[in-house]
Amino acid sequence: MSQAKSKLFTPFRLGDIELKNRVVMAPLTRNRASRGTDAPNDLNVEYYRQRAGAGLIVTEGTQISQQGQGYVWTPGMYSDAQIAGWRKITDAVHADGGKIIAQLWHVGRVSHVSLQPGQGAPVAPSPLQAKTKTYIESGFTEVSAPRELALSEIPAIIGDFVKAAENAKAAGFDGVEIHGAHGYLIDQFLRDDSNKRTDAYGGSIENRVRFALEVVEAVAKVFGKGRVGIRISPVSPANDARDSDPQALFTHLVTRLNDTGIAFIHVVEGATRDARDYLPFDYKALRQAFKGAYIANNSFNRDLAIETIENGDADAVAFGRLFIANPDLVERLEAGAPLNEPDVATFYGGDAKGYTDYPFLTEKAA
Ligand code: 8OZ
Repeated sequence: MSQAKSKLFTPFRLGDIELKNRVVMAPLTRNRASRGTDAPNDLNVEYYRQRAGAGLIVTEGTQISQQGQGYVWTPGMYSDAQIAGWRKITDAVHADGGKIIAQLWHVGRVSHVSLQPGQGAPVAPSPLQAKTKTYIESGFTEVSAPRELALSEIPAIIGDFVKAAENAKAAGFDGVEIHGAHGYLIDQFLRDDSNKRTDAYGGSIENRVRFALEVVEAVAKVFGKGRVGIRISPVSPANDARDSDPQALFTHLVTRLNDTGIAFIHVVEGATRDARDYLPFDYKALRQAFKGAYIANNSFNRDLAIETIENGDADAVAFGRLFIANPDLVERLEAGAPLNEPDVATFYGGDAKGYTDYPFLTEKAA
């Protein structure tokens, strides 16, 4: 019996970006940038090139400034060496027919003094330390106590997002995703547990979404709204992110995002790397409230992805761990072929082992 190709493997226009299929490689922190410069290197080029079969690659979180860095050996988007390194990656992915967008990242309070300019305190909407860990050269450690951002400092951070977007454009990216998830700076502003400000950026939901919207609007001016999206994780407890009413908060956020006309929201459904039904949340309502495209993520397998796209509950599905272990994930999913198992021990830091040495289904001729 012949079977029609699942819609998951059909092209999709994400804003102004043409995707050859609806399988997205999720942003994945791997801590393998060059030591000292945090610039992408040739090993990173090979890793992304291997995964160019994805309809869209979202890069690992890429700090927009040194202040925006929270873990050791994550790549940046603020120096000439970093731009040059990224250029090699976008060229390689494009040469193999892929599309790639950069994830722009500021960690806010999820950082450690050893990673900060002048060994200063990390910055946050409010001076509240997150109950979470980061890792530095010596290993896992508690994040440092943050200091509260002065109102006068906020425009400079938005400026760093703009500069990073300009750099991403110069490096040949097809667009950018703003990291608004997982308890990092933008998420810290969004949530009432981490944002206790009494100025225009805190208090009401209207005020708490202000920083996110200003970043989105500024970045959209650089890339064009059709090449910009934002990642959010409404109920994920990652990095101590908590809010008293996520449904109201994120419904309001996406309604306001409609005014910006950006291309997509990328939604981590449930607890990151964990239960999809961690807390009740109406993702269908969120999808309906947003006029652009909806990329769904978190613990999807082949059947759930196919069903989700067929039902119209998402326009594309992002896979993280499966893309770590399967460079040719799209080919494997389409063929219903077996998948390699990811090796957790080599996720963060290290070399080619557990990075570029996962086997392809069909070994490519050299
Ligand atoms: C795992 C380890 C370090 C950072 C995220 C950027 O959760 C991350 C991250 C994930 O979004």
